[in-house]
Amino acid sequence: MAIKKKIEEKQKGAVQLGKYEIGRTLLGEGNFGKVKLATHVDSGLQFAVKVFEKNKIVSPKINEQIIREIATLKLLKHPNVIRLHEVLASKTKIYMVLEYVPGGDLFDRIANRGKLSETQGRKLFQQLIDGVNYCHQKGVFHRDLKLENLLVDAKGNIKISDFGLSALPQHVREDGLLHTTCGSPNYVAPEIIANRGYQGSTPDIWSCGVILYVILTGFLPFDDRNMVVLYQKIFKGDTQIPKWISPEAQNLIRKILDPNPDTRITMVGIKEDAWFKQDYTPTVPDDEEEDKYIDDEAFSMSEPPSSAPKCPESPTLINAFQLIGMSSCLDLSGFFENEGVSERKIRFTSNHSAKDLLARIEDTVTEMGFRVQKKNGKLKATQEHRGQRCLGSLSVAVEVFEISSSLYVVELRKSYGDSSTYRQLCKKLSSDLGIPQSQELLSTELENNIEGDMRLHVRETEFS
Ligand code: PIT
Repeated sequence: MAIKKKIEEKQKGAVQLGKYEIGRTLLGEGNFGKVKLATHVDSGLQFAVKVFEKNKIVSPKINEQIIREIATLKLLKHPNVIRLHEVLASKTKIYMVLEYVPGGDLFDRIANRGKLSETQGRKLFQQLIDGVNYCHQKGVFHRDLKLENLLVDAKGNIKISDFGLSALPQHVREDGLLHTTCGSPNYVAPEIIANRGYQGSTPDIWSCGVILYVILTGFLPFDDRNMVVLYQKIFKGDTQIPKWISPEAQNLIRKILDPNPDTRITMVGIKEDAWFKQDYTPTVPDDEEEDKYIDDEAFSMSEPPSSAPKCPESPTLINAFQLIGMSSCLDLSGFFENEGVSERKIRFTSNHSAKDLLARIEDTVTEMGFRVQKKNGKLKATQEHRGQRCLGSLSVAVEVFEISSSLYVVELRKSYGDSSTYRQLCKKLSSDLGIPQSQELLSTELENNIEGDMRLHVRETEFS
């Protein structure tokens, strides 16, 4: 495009993408892409365009994740699920043209206007269940349901968005269960924390229960600045349901927030629930329409830049947490430039006992040439040259927390030293401790970031 034309467009504030005029940003840099408002030039209709920059797709697995999101959205045609209109691609970018939902998301709505009445809340919850149940019937599990991913249209109807972490039936392992850890900490189900494999539907049902709780009360059922404490609360289903909501709604919330996935209420059970059934008109899916053309060429991945280290083995799904864990095989220098507490602290869960974990950690760090000091069940590993702090030296504190008798959280915290050696150590430890490739290393990004509205957890920024 001629430079003059580009300048003119910039001045007018309009960038053209095929038949679309691209406008303001609706969502900043999220899971590897921005979402922009777009107007179809001929029809004047508005759309939301999610833009992925190909040069930011440094791993084939991320490419796979984008393909999965598109394949998933292509399957779904329901009034309560955001619609994928078409997919476009240029040499450098992939564009997902999505339905435009003008009312923002439910997080902002509740943060700005407070909780909803039971009648309003029930209407949204019924739509949420209709949408999620439809996805499950199509074999799609969302796995990151939260207020931020529920858009509200002009008529006040819900549209479920962001299927970037969703799973399809082919992700089920030989044991018939899904194993990938994902989702947002406050909404994550106990069986995901336990990391022993789970039925696709139960974690989504749990997240719907967390959403219902927030809609009706204005605050989260499980919250704590400390992620270990938060996980303990979730694991035990340790929450108070306010007495001022109706006994029928309390009863349904309790049945959904059952920490045991085997006894937790199912979709069928929710649909039969007395509170749920009031004023309920099921939404009818609009599945019949013809498929739009989806440009498969969009995924001809260019080679990653030669400076980007090769990633030998990556987890099935990648999210912001996993990126930290994979830092030694992805070029994440930008993320670590202004290193804060959140980059220095990493956690992961294990089913090994605390004693066993500490013994294995000691073996690994000793083998790597660290000096080990132990005190009060904590371990400090230091690597110095002739007992002096210098370039390349590193000091790491390790602590193991018990969540339950068979679930432990290992926390690694860098006291000082070289970031790349620290990342190497984290990687070696997670592999020596037998942490599955699919498990996230948990960043404390969120817990260091709580300010503003105290009733709701801050929006997850995913490194935007
Ligand atoms: C809208 C309006 C809006 C945000 C969005 C869409 C975002 C949608 C979206 C969809 C995805 C995803 C991330 C964001 O991965 O304010 O119409 O599939």
